[in-house]
Amino acid sequence: MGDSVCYKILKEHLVEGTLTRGNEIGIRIDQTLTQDATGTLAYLQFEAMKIPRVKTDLSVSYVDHNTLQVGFENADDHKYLQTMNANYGIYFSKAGNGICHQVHLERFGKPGATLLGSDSHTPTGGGIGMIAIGAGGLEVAVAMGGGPFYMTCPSVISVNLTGKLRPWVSAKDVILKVLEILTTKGNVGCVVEYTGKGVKTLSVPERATITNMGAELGVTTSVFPSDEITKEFLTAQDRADAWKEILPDEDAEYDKVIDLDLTEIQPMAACPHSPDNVKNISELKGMKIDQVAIGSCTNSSYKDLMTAAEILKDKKVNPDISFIVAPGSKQVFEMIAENGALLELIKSGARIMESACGFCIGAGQSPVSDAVSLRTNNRNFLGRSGTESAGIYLVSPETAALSAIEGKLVDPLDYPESDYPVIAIPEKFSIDDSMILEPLPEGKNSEIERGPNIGDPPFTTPLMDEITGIIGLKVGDKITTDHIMPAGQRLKYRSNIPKYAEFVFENVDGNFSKRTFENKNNNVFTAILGGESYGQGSSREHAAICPMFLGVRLVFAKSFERIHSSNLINFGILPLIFENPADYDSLNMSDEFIATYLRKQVKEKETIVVNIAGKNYTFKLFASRRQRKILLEGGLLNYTRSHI
Ligand code: MIC
Ligand code: SF4
Repeated sequence: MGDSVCYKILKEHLVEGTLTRGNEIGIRIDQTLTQDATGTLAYLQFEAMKIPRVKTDLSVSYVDHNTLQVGFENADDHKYLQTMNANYGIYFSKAGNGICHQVHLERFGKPGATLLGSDSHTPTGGGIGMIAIGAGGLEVAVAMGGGPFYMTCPSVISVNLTGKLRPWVSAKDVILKVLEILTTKGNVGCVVEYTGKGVKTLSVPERATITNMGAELGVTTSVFPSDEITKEFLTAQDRADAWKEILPDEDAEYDKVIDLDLTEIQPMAACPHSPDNVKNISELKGMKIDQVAIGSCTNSSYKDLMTAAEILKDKKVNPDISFIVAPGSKQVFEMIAENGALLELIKSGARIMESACGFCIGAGQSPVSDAVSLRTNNRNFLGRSGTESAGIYLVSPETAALSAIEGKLVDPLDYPESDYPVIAIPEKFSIDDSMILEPLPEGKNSEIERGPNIGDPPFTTPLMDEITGIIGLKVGDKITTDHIMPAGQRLKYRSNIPKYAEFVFENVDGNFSKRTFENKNNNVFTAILGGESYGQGSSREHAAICPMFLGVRLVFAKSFERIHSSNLINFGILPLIFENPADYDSLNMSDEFIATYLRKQVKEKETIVVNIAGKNYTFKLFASRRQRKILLEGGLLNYTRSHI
């Protein structure tokens, strides 16, 4: 049997283990990326490893999440990143240069290379044939130090594309369809690979929309082949030398094949409050809307914004709507400014935002109470927009722009095909990397600036042999890291763990943080009780670090998502899966637990027994052999230090 694109790249990067599905493997990482909201901790932890300079081919640090700089905190973070990066061989993309995934695709991504990013949407790079994976900041720090990245050798799901998208139907609708089929649960340990004749009908930005939002499936990553279309894109970015062809073998082996006829895809929307709660627009049309936002790393490319601008040309946005547009990068921004499309958007009534994450992460533009907001981003978790009572619908730029004019959700298929603006990929993108600062040459150093917002890297201790405590919270299925560690207004505390920890589970149980921390000070530790797919969504390791700081030591759940479970282990928290899922029902908040001989159990036993409310319960520890050692040492930082 031949190889898929995924296995071709993995084979070239394998440094530990064998490529047997389900095994843990270690791969060499060529490139890393971080963003400001996860970057400060990643770099503080990198400094703590005492490695003088990154060992990757390329490491880039982006400032895109929190660019508002309300108060000194963000600005301090950015200054620390800039000065730290200069000293350690890391490129620094300044605030305003754009969203990490969009800029990385444009300026640095390389077919066939591996990319590890401290952001769950790093798989955007799969759009040009990279194996691009999201992970916690500490794992990215280890990769920057030259350490392998460990992952489950994946099962590969082939999405076999045939046909061609009809006018008004777009890449966003394709990934929404895939989410409808595969859902956000149960795909841990898989990679989605796009194959078939339909692939060549999709441009790189369209492919990148699909791999970007593939993150919502909970898969390790998604990947497209690198073909002539990829070459054209890279050539237009003046990077033709980065191209190489990577196609699957004719007889490539896939674990599952999903056939998708692009011609059949309908305009779709992900309804509140999950990206897989997908409906056809035809079922929803007519719904009154309050806000429309176009942008984010999913849909803010030149093509996306040009499409919106063409639709809005000589039209006005409905007076009841707040209409927001955020270009994905300085490149996109410059190009739409140069060709007049920006003027069309402004004239239509758009509020133009900086090239940054902004509304997507609730950093501004929170909708009005009870709003219906149409957005082109990738996540619509409850409260993420900053407005608890709002319902967020995730749609394509086409649906968003047309609906903004009408003030209600419309079906693009009701418009004449001949009106559809066909936007070609430019032969040459506008290139100006002046907002990307090069690091200092090797051997040269300058001062690293640490303002008062820059704390110390988090400190953990080796696993205790006996832990007593209580179940501090019982939650349901699909708890996201946005539930655990809210972003939005709280983002500015990302570099200050004691402060940020005050907001753990803020929107689920406002008293959780205070009571958990008080308990810890009385030696009463905390376990969280969760349902299916605990820890969906973002890669933010704060969703592990801050609970750890408060005294959380165990999480009991029916299942875990990949990035979050690794983050838990990396900060010394045990992810424990019920052997008998029905046990979840018999346990409650405030039940007392005692875990004994824990070190011996973690070292030697397949399953872990914990006594809860006077009865023994059995769990599977969701950790590899290597991760068990990490747990015993109290986390990845301790483990890495002792293994350097
Ligand atoms: C997100 O989309 O949730 C984020 C913000 O980009 C996160 C990272 C973070 O929380 O800092 C992600 O996707 O990993
Ligand atoms: Fe930024 Fe939103 Fe993309 Fe996350 S999903 S990287 S917050 S634009």
